[in-house]
Amino acid sequence: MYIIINGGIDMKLTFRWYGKSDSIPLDYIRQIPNMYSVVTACYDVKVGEVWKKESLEELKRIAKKHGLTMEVIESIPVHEEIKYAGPNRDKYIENYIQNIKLCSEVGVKCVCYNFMPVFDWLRTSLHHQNKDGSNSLSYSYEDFKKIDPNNLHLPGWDESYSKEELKGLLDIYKNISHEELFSNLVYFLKRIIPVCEKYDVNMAIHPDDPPWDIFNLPRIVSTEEDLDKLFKAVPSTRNGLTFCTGSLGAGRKNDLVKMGAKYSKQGRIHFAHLRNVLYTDEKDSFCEVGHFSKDGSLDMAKIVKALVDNGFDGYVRPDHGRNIFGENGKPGYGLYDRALGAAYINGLFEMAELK
Ligand code: CS2
Ligand code: MN
Repeated sequence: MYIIINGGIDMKLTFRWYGKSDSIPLDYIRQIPNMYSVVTACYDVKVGEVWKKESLEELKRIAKKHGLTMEVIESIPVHEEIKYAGPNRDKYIENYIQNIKLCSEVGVKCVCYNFMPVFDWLRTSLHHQNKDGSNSLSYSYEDFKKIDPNNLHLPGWDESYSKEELKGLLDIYKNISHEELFSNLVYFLKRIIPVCEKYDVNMAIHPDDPPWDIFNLPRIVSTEEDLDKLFKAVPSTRNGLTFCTGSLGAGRKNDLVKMGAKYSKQGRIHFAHLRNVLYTDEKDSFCEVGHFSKDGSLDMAKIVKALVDNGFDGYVRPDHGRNIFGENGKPGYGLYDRALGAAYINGLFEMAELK
């Protein structure tokens, strides 16, 4: 039997685990130094429906058997009708509230979600060949222009649509402005945050990835200005952020050291996704690289220091990794590079937390 302890560092290290269908054994995840909790979700019901308590309990039981807690959910996906204020949005918000309660009942403390219309993260290549023989996800400004949104699906998204559904959705969003999308997010939060307060759950919105509009779809969680506006509209700190450095960091105007410091100080960062990206041209193109600062365009050491110096002690996970050591893992979610990332993150935090 394992005794679950957090290994002497204040931050809590976590690892995304796609449940029973994940090809990475939980024993391997547990062998990563300082590993504390899985980050998972129920994948057995459609987006928008109420989860089954037994499924959550089972996930928790399996994690526990392997010496891991289950304190973070990524994600409870937000139904599109909530985002575009469709006729059934109140029903879907009610379902969402049920899911928050269920999560709380099994000990979940933090729920990650996003509010990107139609598509989640977007890349133009899932197997970009790097010089060292590894491969990773990348985004090319030129290749992006060739993509037809009507034929798009990437692995790892919560939602997949038929061609007709996709067309219908893209049409609906032609009439939704940034302001409307924002007020729909506020409408949603004003209903769920009181529940989070009562049930001791933090909501952590994941930034847009990449942090700009795609295919003319509005995106509203991309910049410091966006976040300030969001926190002002719903002041409870239960309304918080997943500080995803790779997503925010793809936006070259985002100053992550400043933002990390500011939102930690405000107690808004409940979850941090730490990964590095390398800018590869003068436009928006970037490539996902190893976590190490010098491998990319983000200063991971300074970012972690800014978080810690401003009181951050929440959940952290290595985000997307490359495929290395000959692994052919799910794009972004192989074992080895995320494990290396986790070890590096431990080092940065151990040092930054030194008193
Ligand atoms: C992303 C997203 O951070 C990530 O790994 O690939 O899929 C993220 O999980 C969602 O946007 C959170 O809702
Ligand atoms: Mn992320």
